[in-house]
Amino acid sequence: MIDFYTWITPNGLKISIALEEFGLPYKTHTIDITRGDQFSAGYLAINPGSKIPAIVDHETGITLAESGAILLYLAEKTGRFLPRDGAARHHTIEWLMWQMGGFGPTLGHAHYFLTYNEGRAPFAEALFREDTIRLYETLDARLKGREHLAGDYSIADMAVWPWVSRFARHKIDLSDFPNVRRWYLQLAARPQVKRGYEVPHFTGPVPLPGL
Ligand SMILES: N[C@@H](CCC(=O)N[C@@H](CS)C(=O)NCC(=O)O)C(=O)O
Repeated sequence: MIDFYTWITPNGLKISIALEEFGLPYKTHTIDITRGDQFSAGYLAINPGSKIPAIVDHETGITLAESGAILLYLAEKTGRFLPRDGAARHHTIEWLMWQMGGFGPTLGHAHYFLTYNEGRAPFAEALFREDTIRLYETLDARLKGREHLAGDYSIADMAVWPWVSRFARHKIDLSDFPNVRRWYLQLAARPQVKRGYEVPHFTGPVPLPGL
């Protein structure tokens, strides 16, 4: 059994979607970061970094934070969604790192400036709007002629998809990025993705872009 500590944000959704995809039994613990649950002594004992997500795997005794590390751990635990060797393994890790190091942090900042604080910092808005578009151009080019980011459906797709699901918050029209749109809709139709999207609680159906 895996104890899973999470909130309704993309970094949490990566792991709920992955747990559903791997079919691993887990118990969800809601860490409401809007009311400061991440700073409670109980949670700090699990993740001193005071961020969600985190897991405790009672089968192995391993406690882990950092969504990228958790995805790699779950893939290696089960032998699924990460090729064992060869180029596809390296490319899966490459795109996982692309999400962790660039796509996620940039979109997080885009949300902060473009949506939650619109009009307060025009320079930052311009910077993150431009960086967001560049990242979408990169993603769209990668998905051109490819069904998934790296070979078969993998933890790289699971890492990137929840961030794209916030397209309205970073003011991206997915019809400008047809390969991303096609890939996004394909994953959105997966029952595991839909179930994972409702953890730790239902916030609305998976957002679907217009035509
Ligand atoms: N690099 C970390 C980032 C985790 C992260 O930023 N979590 C956010 C929610 S998406 C959080 O817990 N924020 C609470 C806070 O900053 O106090 C990961 O990928 O797990």
